[in-house]
Amino acid sequence: EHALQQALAHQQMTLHYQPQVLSNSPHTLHGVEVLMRWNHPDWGMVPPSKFIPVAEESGLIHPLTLWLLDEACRQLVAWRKAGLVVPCLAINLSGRSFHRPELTREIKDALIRHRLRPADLVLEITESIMMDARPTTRTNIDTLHFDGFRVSLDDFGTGYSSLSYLHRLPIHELKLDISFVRDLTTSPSARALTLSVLSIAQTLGMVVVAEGGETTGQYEWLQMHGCTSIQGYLFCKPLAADVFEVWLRTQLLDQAPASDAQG
Ligand code: G
Ligand code: G
Ligand code: MN
Repeated sequence: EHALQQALAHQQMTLHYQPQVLSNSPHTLHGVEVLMRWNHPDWGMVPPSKFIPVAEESGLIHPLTLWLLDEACRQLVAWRKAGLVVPCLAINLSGRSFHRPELTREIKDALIRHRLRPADLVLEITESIMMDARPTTRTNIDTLHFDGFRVSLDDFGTGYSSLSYLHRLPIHELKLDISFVRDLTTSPSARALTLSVLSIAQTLGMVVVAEGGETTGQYEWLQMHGCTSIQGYLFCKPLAADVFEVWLRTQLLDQAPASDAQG
């Protein structure tokens, strides 16, 4: 906990970016998820599975998230200034942040500092945030929606959420959990559950992003069955900003290649 506090103060935190591509046009971006990394001087890269729980328990997750938001906004503006087309960034929000009455204000302040708009972000929440009955949490979700932010439900299908929340709350997007995607080509029940999720989303007018697509078999199945977008190693791993920028320039249709700006 102390080391994490030091990390925030001494610029040891860094961000990785992973593209989400349209399944019908995999050289076009749907968005980019921002993932936090901790590069400790002695321990090396500390995985998020280790430090996110510590950050949650200690209350450091919110200051870390505000730092991430500022840095990610700065990066988005820099990429756009360089002519790169990045439609939006997906930011992971913690339940702890939703207990703060100031949450919406803090997110909007970050946007204002970088002259960005709510449409430039997608806010990823977990099923437990969606199910949280605290008035502050509910008000935050509603206010964010009212202010034009899109809300995405992360790891969908793994929590204990009640489907009734899906139509009571302003959810824009479902992120189909990696556990379904992993078993798509081998498990009839994974396929059946995925079809149900795609059908619910279509009926409710939501977008689906499949997480953890690693094989062409998974990709083709998801595309054929109407999954909007895919995020996974098949297209790109989470990458540091400079490496990700190279990926953007070489993989995407609408980016001008570095040497030939006619694009
Ligand atoms: O690549 P990956 O190992 O980054 O992420 C592991 C887990 O850590 C994911 O479930 C992801 O939601 C979580 N995580 C990564 N970055 C953040 C972040 O900035 N905020 C929160 N709350 N969780 C994050
Ligand atoms: O917040 P969320 O749980 O959605 O974070 C995405 C997580 O999924 C990160 O830990 C990221 O590194 C991981 N991930 C992204 N694509 C793949 C993939 O194709 N395979 C696997 N195993 N993990 C992935
Ligand atoms: Mn996520």
